[in-house]
Amino acid sequence: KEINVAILGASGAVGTELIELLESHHFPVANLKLLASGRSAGKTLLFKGQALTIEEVNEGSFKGIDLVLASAGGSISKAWAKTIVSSGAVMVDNSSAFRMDPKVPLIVPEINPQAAAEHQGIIANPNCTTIIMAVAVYPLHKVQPVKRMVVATYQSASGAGARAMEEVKIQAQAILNQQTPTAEILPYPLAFNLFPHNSALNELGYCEEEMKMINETRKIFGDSEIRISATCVRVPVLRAHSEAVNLEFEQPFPVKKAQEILASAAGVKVVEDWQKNYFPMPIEASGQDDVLVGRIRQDLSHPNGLELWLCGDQIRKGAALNAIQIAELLLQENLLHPSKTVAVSVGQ
Ligand code: 2RA
Repeated sequence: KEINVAILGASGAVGTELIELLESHHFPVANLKLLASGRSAGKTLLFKGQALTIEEVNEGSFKGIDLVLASAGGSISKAWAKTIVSSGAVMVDNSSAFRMDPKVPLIVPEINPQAAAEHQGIIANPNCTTIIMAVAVYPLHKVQPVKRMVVATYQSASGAGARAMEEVKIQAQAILNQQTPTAEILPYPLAFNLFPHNSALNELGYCEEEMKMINETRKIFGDSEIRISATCVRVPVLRAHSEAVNLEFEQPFPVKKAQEILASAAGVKVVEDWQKNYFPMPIEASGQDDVLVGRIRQDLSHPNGLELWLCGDQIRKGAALNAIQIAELLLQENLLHPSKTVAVSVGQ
């Protein structure tokens, strides 16, 4: 049965990837509506060879729509959630607006697909750094629960949007031309530089990006006890995030066992050639569905510790692909309707 789909935030880096994935996954789309707020309305994008015009989102935009894929930022998702759900559509939201709402499942299909059945009209897509890390860590966690994890991220410019990807190239050009790079979209010059993620800091000195990794991982794993610390950094890479992950278990976790588990884990590809010192790189993760994992090795500082190095495409598995996989899950489980009549209380 084909369904009517709307993409809210169609012109962004994730929005355009959603369109490409709907096509390449042969998602059963009867009609596709492209929506955006303000400045993007009027642009046209191709879907199945047909030019579709982006419309300005309004009260009537969601009439007759079955599925809304939202990736226009938290304030837009919050502003339109009630209209979307009361129009009878299900919203897969890529923003952080509802991720920690107890009424909203936070889904990585390889990890907690069953949680999708509880939705009341909204399903949240986790933050890219969380998805990329969780896909690689969960297969190990299932075999032996992770007691503590410490993550350092090396995040691509794409996480700050398509315009940030353009800006870092312009900054690099300036430097190569012996000029001073400017930063309008990015908070600071990123070319030949890096800086701690510039999301808001809390009173403990952690930024929102780091707190997302801590809180979202616990919700996805269904484990409020797991101890997590994170340091998130923006690096001069275009569209794939990299992460150094240290895991501590109750007992030693043999490296060979970890390698075998990850070699057969869904959504993961082990990339390790120890003789050539060849391991995951963001330029090779870009455009791929799988999270690349390598440098799987014993933590020399702790008998029950394990070290991983991973790279994943921030726009794809980090956002658009995971959202499409959630949509495919909803279709196959016949969940494209709220699990109970929604008093539209979600997200208040
Ligand atoms: C970032 N994860 O990379 C955030 C938003 N996509 O900045």
